[in-house]
Amino acid sequence: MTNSSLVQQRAFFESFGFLKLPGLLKNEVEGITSEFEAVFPQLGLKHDGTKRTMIVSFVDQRPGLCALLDHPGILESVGNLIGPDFNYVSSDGNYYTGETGWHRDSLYQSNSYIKIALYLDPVTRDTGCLRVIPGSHRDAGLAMWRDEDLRAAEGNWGVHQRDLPAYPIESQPGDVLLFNHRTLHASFGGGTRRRMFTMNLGRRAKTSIEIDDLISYCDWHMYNHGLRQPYGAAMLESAPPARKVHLSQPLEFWN
Ligand SMILES: O=C(O)CCC(=O)C(=O)O
Repeated sequence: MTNSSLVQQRAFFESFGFLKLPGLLKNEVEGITSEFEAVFPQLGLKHDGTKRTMIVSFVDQRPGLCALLDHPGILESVGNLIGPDFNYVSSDGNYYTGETGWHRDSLYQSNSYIKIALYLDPVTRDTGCLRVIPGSHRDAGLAMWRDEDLRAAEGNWGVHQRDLPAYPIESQPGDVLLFNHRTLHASFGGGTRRRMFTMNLGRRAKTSIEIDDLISYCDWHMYNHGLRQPYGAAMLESAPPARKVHLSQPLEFWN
């Protein structure tokens, strides 16, 4: 990608809090989908459609998914947004059933966390694509909208959450979506087998605020999901030296 396109992508992300990279993984998506499907039986889980089935430390379960951290297009895009030495901090894989109400993923003071989301089926506004409120990650957006007010849309404004003004990021398999953890997001109208997975990434912690945030992220993540190790065996065992750059700092701060 040319320098000026990268500058524009970063400016878009910083202005609106999200970015769609159409077809970035179109050549790989078939293999990625097979790997996605393989994780659930590998861990003895079967999605029955009645509620969300979620696996944390998801990409860590399969070398073929771990390799996303070595993909030149992913490295270029994420590196452009939060620096080439970014940290990989967690991932989840999901069969979703139903909708996801409006929320932010985190509000760390350093504002250094972002998420990659891959939807493995075509999704539109009314069939479960990710919706965002552009600009809601900015200080003015934080002051203007509280998650709980949006979730209480019917009481507050007499409209369902799905009818609040928002941007639907419709996507095809192979598209890559990125968003700031502070960006308000939701999804409506999906069926009972909506396949998607995410990876959480953060700027390499250099300032004391970034270091405190990384430690809190690791503590919260480990406690919340009952994890004993930051990364799965496949992630560490299959890691070429370049990938270790993205694992070393969380490994250092995890306790
Ligand atoms: O697709 C969805 O249901 C929403 C995804 C989401 O909220 C997330 O990954 O943080």
